Amino acid sequence: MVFLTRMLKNGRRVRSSRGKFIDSLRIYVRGGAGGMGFPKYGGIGGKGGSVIVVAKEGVTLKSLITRNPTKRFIAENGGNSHKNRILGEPGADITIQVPPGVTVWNDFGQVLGELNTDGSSLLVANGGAGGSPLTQFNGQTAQPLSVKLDLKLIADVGLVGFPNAGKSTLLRAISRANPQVASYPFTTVMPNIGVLEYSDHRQITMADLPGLIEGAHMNIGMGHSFLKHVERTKLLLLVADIQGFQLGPQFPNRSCLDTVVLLNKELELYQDDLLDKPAMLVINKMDVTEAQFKYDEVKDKLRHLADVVGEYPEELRPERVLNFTEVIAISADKDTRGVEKLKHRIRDELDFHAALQKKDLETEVIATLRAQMNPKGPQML
Ligand SMILES: Nc1nc2c(ncn2[C@@H]2O[C@H](COP(=O)(O)OP(=O)(O)OP(=O)(O)O)[C@@H](O)[C@H]2O)c(=O)[nH]1
Ligand SMILES: [Mg+2]
Repeated sequence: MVFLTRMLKNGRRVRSSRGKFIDSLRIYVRGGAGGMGFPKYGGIGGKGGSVIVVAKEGVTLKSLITRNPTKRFIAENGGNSHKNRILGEPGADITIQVPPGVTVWNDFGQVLGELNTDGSSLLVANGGAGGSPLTQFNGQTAQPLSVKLDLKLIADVGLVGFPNAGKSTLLRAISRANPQVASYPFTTVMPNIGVLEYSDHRQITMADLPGLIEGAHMNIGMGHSFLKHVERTKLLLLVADIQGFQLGPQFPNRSCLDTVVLLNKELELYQDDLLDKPAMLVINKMDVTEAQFKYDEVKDKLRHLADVVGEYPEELRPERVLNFTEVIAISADKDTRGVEKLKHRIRDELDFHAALQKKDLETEVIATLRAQMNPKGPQML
């Protein structure tokens, strides 16, 4: 009985921790009304307070609604003008703290602004003007407004892979993050961010995402809407299980190479220009039996993906292939040296790309430079 209760409790805890992440939220905002003027003395009412959205590290959209379950944010009204205070007191502003990475949209699908850095702010609803001779001393009311807060995580590296490939295991091994790991697909249902720390205190952030499968663009599995979180990453880190993947007996068995091609296809279907991002490929679970044999068989193909995709049927075939700068075979679970090596490669790759970007080169020029650096295709480790 105790065991059962514990299991139920645990189950509940897992569910509640899964519900922690919210990446989109609609809220209602209204500036305060302006205070009344005072006709007898020509007094002017105070301006209504405004509603301001401010980005703050450490805040989440979930904590925002926990603190404000009504999701209504109404600023204070301006004070009326009266004989002891001819100029009415302005109403206090109200600030809404959101995590950096939030874009604010109005109901017409227009972007009101982006809050990408800690401390950046955006006025979303202005308070009404105080009553004055121009308005017959009536304070102006402010219109209520509904706005959408859409969060796209800001991480340097985004982990992309089929379910069960070992993305969360890798994040655990490479950072201090502690994401859930389990031997069934779709363990990760919400993105997690881990921080890679280097001996010189440099920090690189890595986002672990839910597994992506073929047909995700048609909402199969977890769908692919969470790919919005890789839009802002600087580097895509694809993770593929050397054993491939099979969702269940009624689903096709996909080899490691298939999964890479299919991930490429899903990324393309989500947003074609994700393929222009620098990308590295991790082949994981190299500790399992026959892994080396399988890897030897497939590594040339992974190197020349463009030549291989032609063999795939049209519905699975990407039009353009990812340009992997490196293909690294590791065991995220067991090979600490391999993971450490990967950690340094990630840093080198980010630095290389940042240096190129400083030169303000076009994406195609960067790709050409890359190709010249690696005429034989990606380096294999
Ligand atoms: N043998 C072996 N098993 C691994 C390795 N890496 C991960 N695993 C196992 O593979 C299973 C899936 O690992 P996860 O890290 O949860 O995989 P994931 O890619 O995050 O999966 P989703 O969250 O479902 O997308 C777990 O049972 C891990 O222990 C590895 O290098 N070798
Ligand atoms: Mg996971």
